[in-house]
Amino acid sequence: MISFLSASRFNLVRSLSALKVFYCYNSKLNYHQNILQMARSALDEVTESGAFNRTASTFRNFISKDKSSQFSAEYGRYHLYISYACPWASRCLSVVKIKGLDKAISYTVVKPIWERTKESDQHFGWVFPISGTEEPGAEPDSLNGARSIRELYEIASSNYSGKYTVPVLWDKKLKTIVSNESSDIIRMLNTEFNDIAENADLDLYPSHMQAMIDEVNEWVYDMINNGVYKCGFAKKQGPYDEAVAKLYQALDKSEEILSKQRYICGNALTEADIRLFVTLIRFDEVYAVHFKCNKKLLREYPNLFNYTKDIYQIPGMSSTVNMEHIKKHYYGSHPTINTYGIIPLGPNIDYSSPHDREKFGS
Ligand SMILES: N[C@@H](CCC(=O)N[C@@H](CS)C(=O)NCC(=O)O)C(=O)O
Repeated sequence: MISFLSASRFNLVRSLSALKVFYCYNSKLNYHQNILQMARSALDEVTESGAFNRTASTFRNFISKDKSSQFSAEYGRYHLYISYACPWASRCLSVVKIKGLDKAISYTVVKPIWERTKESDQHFGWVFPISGTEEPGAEPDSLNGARSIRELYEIASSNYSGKYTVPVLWDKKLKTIVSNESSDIIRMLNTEFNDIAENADLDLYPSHMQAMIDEVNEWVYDMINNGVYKCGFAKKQGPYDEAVAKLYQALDKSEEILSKQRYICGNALTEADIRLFVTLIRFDEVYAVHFKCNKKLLREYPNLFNYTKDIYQIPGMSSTVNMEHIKKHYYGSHPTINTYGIIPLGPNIDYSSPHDREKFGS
């Protein structure tokens, strides 16, 4: 017990996580009690068949350009809480940047490695640094003075029982969460802030492409964005085999599409590209190793690889990619997958190097 208490923070994370796994293996009843008593995280979202099953977001309000609406689009009213590590949060930050909304919508970045969020229970999640120098790239929460993302959910709702996820789109005026669903947030950012966006003409979801974008989003989400998580969090061989087969089927399909056109839905950049990009940019550095997506690397797909560089080089996009945070988070926050938290050295790909995508025009 003494050595347990004196263990380093990472050892503590590992010990608690192992305890959790022990509960899961030993009793279905204990498992469910455990879930009820403790705040949840993605690591708990594995069904009895061993497959990862992501739960839906709960705050689903919409900001509107209509001035009379509850959440009206106003300069300076909203704040995004994000992690650079998280692909879902990064797609929101990407849209903030490329629409030119970073003066109108402020944002705060959490620390990359999950820590204990309360002394009274065993939940691990996103926390803010104490000072601006503790973790380069992350900042304390100067808006609400919260220590964790969990505290923000508790301010917004006294009976919330879901996961404490990023992104969180926060309303400074009503002091509550507008939305914690990135696919909704990017739509609001695209259409509702055009009176104040510096790049209002960029439409990432134009009406004439919506059917195509929706169709692409569906398989990209299921087989690629969430697909890598299904590979990584599977606890049995069968669900892993199924997820990894679908992942590579979808990557092969994307490669084929991108051999004929610049972007995934045609020759115009859309939200579907931003949604695909956030997974591709993490692929070789993290998912290939940590989530066992190693059948083929991104850099072995010429079109996908050049496409990823192309999107990365859109003004504003590179500032949304902090590979140090990305690697620290994945390799350091899932002790059941990477027990010792060792961060692999490579491959350190330079996505700012030349690509060949101009051949398609824009
Ligand atoms: N549906 C959400 C998913 C967000 C999500 O899963 N975020 C992860 C980080 S990548 C998270 O915050 N997880 C916290 C946890 O599992 O406890 C969205 O797209 O906005």
